[in-house]
Formats: sequence, structure tokens, C-alpha cells
Amino acid sequence: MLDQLSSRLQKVAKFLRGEVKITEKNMAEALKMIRMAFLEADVNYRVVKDFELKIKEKAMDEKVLESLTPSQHVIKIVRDELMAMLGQETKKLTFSSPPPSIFMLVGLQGSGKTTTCGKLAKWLKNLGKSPMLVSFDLKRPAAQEQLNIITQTLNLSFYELFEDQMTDPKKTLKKILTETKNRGHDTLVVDTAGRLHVDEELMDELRMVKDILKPTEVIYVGDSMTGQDAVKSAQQFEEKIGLTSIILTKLDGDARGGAALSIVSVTGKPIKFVGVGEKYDKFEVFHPDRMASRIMGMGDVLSLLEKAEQETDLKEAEELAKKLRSQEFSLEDFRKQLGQLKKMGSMSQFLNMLPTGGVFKQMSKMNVDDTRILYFEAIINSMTAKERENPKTINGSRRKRIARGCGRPVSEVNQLLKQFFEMKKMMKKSQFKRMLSSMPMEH
Ligand SMILES: Nc1nc2c(ncn2[C@@H]2O[C@H](COP(=O)(O)OP(=O)(O)O)[C@@H](O)[C@H]2O)c(=O)[nH]1
Ligand SMILES: [Mg+2]
Repeated sequence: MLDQLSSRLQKVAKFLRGEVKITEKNMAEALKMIRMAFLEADVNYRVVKDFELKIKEKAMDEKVLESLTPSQHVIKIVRDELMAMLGQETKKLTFSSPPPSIFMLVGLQGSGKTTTCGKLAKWLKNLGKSPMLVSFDLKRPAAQEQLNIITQTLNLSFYELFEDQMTDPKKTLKKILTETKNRGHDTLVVDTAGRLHVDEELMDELRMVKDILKPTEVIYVGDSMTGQDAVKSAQQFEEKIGLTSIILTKLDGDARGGAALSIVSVTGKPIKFVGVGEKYDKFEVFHPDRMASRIMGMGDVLSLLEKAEQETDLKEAEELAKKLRSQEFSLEDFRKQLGQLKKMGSMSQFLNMLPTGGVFKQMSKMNVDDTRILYFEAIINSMTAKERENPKTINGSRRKRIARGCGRPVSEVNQLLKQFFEMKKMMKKSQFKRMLSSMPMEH
């Protein structure tokens, strides 16, 4: 995700760190690098120009120039402006009081609207809400089917509309409202028609839906892979129907970042969520600060923590962190940790969230992929409790016995032990310790 932009901006940071003083000349060089990075990421040229001006103005400020670490200051300025570009602070989804809250999703065909309806409803349900889904599309009755399947998969409530109800759309829309209340739902997620391009007929239909349902939020769903096209159509939807917020989908792909970095300033509307995969749990609240740090290579320890807190037993995590700090980390703990990693999603995703460089680079080189985690678990399961506590005692014959027990080759047992010892060594290093001690796990 945004890999290229990220590595280019990290080069700028590296270049600046190598300079003792900030001068007109090296600043011009840095700005040029930034401009190229953004243009290559398909960011709107006006947004880029604006960004450049702001950085220049702030960086050439005397306080920055006279500070002890001017380059660090400039890097921070770039990060802060990047954050501003992404919307500055996290904006929460708006709810109506009294309920129901109605979320109307709009966007072009293929942008991920229907999928996102399912994701959003699932997210609402996890929040303790009782959502209902409905698909309103005058032209394509088959649209019902797709949403129906999604709601069944996710065990959500679906209000199905039949073809004859589409002959009197206004009446049907009013019925949707009364049914939401009658069935006791506090939230309604509305999927709407999409087209390949914005046309007047679609806009008329969406305006009618909006006028009658009076949604709490009209959310534009944009495919980040389409870059500036997503931005342009967002602008059209904003002009013709009016939006309250944005969800960007497919940020897991090789989107260059242009949509994410332009859409907020162009439309003036905040990004509230991002879709990061086809599955229904690949849906995240959007945090401009974390995204900016991630792009600048400062990692995203906060997102990681949030994920860990959500999905792992807090007490277990706390104990683990304590052990990691005190060096009592055994293979038994390693096994527990592998189990938690499995819960947290793919290993590569996990590693992506760690700050780059140093120890973490080493960790990603360890080549721990998801099937390997399963094998590692099987191997550890074949060890005795004593062996798990004292891995140093596992000699050649023990290794053979373990390999036979779990049906994996001895070479894999060797590899596991090697990686375990490497990991222990790594934990002694300061960077890792610092990260652990910054984890707010000991409440
Ligand atoms: N990789 C990825 N694919 C997505 C995401 N959101 C949606 N999709 C895929 O995009 C395609 C179109 O989605 P759909 O919900 O039918 O779009 P709609 O026409 O706007 O309703 C489907 O293949 C989805 O699985 C996402 O966040 N990441
Ligand atoms: Mg659809």
C-alpha cells in the first residue's frame, strides 16, 4: 500500500538527515524530490503545489533554521502537512439521535459499494448496533441478490425489495423507513445504483433517495486504484447530491496513493474508513496521523496495538510483553505468540505495520509466512514442556524425535530453533525494547 510514495519520501528524509544545515539549495532539492514523489503517486497537481508552498514556508522559518536539528524539524513538517492533506484528525461516523441513523452509500459501479455496505454493517454490529441493509436500485433488480448473499454470510438483517415495489419508488422508500423502525433497527445501510460514469438519470434517482430517506450520512465509496478518476467522480457526486464523508476501497492493492492524498482537499470531505481487502473484516477506521507516519516510514505501532488489543487476550499480551522485557521468553511463549499472530491476520500484514529499518527489517527477512506459522506450532507441540522452557537442551537426537512426532523435516526444526534464538537476541536490542516499553499494556 502506497509503497512507492513511502519509499520516495523516506529517501527525502534520509537526504535531509544527511544535511547539517537547511539551506535554500538543499531545501530546493528536497522539495523537488517531494514534488516528483507526489506526482508519481498521481496526486492532484494543485494539491502538490499547495503542499510544496506550505513546506517551503514553514521550513524556511528562522526558528527551524536555527534549531539544533533543522532536518528533523523539516521531516516533521513534511509529516504534519501530509497528515493535514489526509484530513488532519480522525473523523468519526455521525449517528442520528433519535435513531435510526441512515447511511447511504453512493459511487460508481465496481467501486466496492455493495461489499462496503456489508463491511460497514458488520462494523456497526460489532459496535453493538442493530443494522438493517437494503439495496435500492431501480434499474437492476439483480442487485438485491448480491447484497442478500452478503447479509446471509454475515448473519445480518436484510430488507428485500421486489421488482413490483420499484414501480412506485417514493412509496417504497417511505416503507423502508417505517420498516427500519418497526423491525427495531437503530441503523440502516443503503446500497444504491452505480454506473460506469456519472449521468443525470442516476443523479436524479440518488437525489430522490436522499430527499426521502434524509440520511445521516451520504458516503461516497471510491476505488483508490482508479486514482484521480475517483477524485473527479467524488467531486461530481458532491456537486450533484452532496456528500458527508468518504470511504476509500482497495487500499490493499498497488494503489499509488493519489486518491487518498487528493480527495480530502479537493472535496472538502473527510475519509472515515478504508477498505483493505475483499473480506468483510478488511475494513478500518481511517486515521490521518497514522497513515502519514506510515508513509514516512515511522511505522504504525498504534494501529498494531489496537489490532492486538482487539484480537488477543489482553492479559496474555501483557504477560508476554513483560516476559519479552525480562528475557524470560521461552518456546512456550513463542508458541502462544504465534497463535496470536494467527489471530491478527497474515504475518506480512503484521510486519508491514512495524516501523521500517533496523531490527524490523531483519524480522521481515526471517521469512515467517502464514503456513510456516502452522508448521512452527506443530513442531513446538511435539516438544516436551521441559524442552519448551529450555530450548538449549534440544540436541540432535531430540530434534530427530520432535521431527518424527510432528511429521516435519529435521531441517525445519533446526530452522525454528535458529529463528527463536535470533529473535531472543533481537529482543535484547534497544529498538525493540523501546517499542515494547511504549506499549500501553500494563494498566
Ligand atoms: N482488494 C479489494 N477488493 C475490494 C475491496 N472492496 C471491494 N472489492 C472488490 O471490488 C469488486 C467490486 O465490488 P462491489 O462491492 O460489487 O462494487 P459495486 O459495484 O460498487 O457494488 C469486488 O470484486 C470486490 O470484492 C477492497 O477493499 N479491497
Ligand atoms: Mg453493487
